[in-house]
Amino acid sequence: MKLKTYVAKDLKEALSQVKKDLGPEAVILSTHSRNVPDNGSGGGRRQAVEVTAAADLNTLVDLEESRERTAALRNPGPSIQQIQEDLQELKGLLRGWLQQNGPPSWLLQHRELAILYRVLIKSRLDERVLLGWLQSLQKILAQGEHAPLTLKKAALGYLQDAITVINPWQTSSSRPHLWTFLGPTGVGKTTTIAKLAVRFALVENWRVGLISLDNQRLGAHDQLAAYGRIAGLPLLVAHDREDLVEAIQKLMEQDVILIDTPGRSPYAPELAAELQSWLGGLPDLKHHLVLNAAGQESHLAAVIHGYRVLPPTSYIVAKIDESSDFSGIFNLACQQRVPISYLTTGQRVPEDIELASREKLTNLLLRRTQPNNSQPNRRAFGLASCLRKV
Ligand SMILES: Nc1nc2c(ncn2[C@@H]2O[C@H](COP(=O)(O)OP(=O)(O)OP(=O)(O)O)[C@@H](O)[C@H]2O)c(=O)[nH]1
Ligand SMILES: [Mg+2]
Repeated sequence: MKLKTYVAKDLKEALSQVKKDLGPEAVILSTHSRNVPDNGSGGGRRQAVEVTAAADLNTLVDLEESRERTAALRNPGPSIQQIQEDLQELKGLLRGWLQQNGPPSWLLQHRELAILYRVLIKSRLDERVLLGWLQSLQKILAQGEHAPLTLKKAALGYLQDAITVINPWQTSSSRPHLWTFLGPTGVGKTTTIAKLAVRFALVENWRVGLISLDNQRLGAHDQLAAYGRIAGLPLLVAHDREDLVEAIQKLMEQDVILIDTPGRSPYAPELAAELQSWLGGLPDLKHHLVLNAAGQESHLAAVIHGYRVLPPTSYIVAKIDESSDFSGIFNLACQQRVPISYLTTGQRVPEDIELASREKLTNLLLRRTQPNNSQPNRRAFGLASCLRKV
């Protein structure tokens, strides 16, 4: 219990001081009228009220904590970056705990699933997907006995369903197909266009037109022009939006028009305005955002965020040959619900590109090699080898 005395000009003011200081639960023990020196009037005296009040110590502690919280809120709070770092640390702790403590006991009864679990937990798969996967398995297992193969199929099926794929050729029947290729510098946009253009023209026999918006660097469109010449394809260079509209008009007889764009940093403040001014609101354009398979999840998220003014029809995942950790792409494609169309697998034109499939994407996720691994080939976690052990 804590006792305190307050002097104020009247009872109302005294009670308000008590409430502010000791909280609404405070008990008034006594009130007195007092004659006190009037400091403001040069030696005179004035009437005042003296109130003695008591409060429970626990209440006072609560009150103090609540004041501290309010003060903390008034001061600038932790930065977004700090919150993200804390969240990452928590995720790391949770993942570490799961890794140390192994699969839940009900999963251990099914050896093949326990192996899959160990691969998934190391794959940095998004927690929500992992949790959903475990729940779906629990449901399957609760239904009764299953042959190992059926279980394996169901287990992989959940992962495959978490991600979507698309064949962009089938996204619309109107001609010409108008595809733009967007993404950061050097991610593989121009090479991907060259691969697709040569394949469409020489293998599928489609009429292909090329437009390069890549007018920023000297000779930027030379690379594409060279492939265009080899395959006998028209290439037009557009310096601004007006040029682009004109170029599209000129190529209207084609089956597909592939539009190359200059690489831009996702962190550039002017990016959204620039994309909008080049391509925003142009009808029938299907945007394909090219993402580097080897990119960190946080960087890939920044790219997706930076390019969000032009909602993508698909992600093209480039350079999968240079990546051993596919979790960033997998997690983001699941979260964003944007389908993956193509995977690029090397520098060769036109060989190194393929349509994405759910099986391939799940395989890429599960093949992740161990970090700090001095003998990557021996210890590589191929899905096939993992399942062979079952
Ligand atoms: N390993 C590997 N390299 C690739 C792949 N695709 C493209 N590259 C290489 O990546 C480099 C950059 O490719 P570009 O196609 O010029 O990239 P870009 O996105 O057009 O680059 P900017 O126009 O500068 O933004 C080149 O050396 C390509 O050969 C791939 O799938 N795997
Ligand atoms: Mg380029």
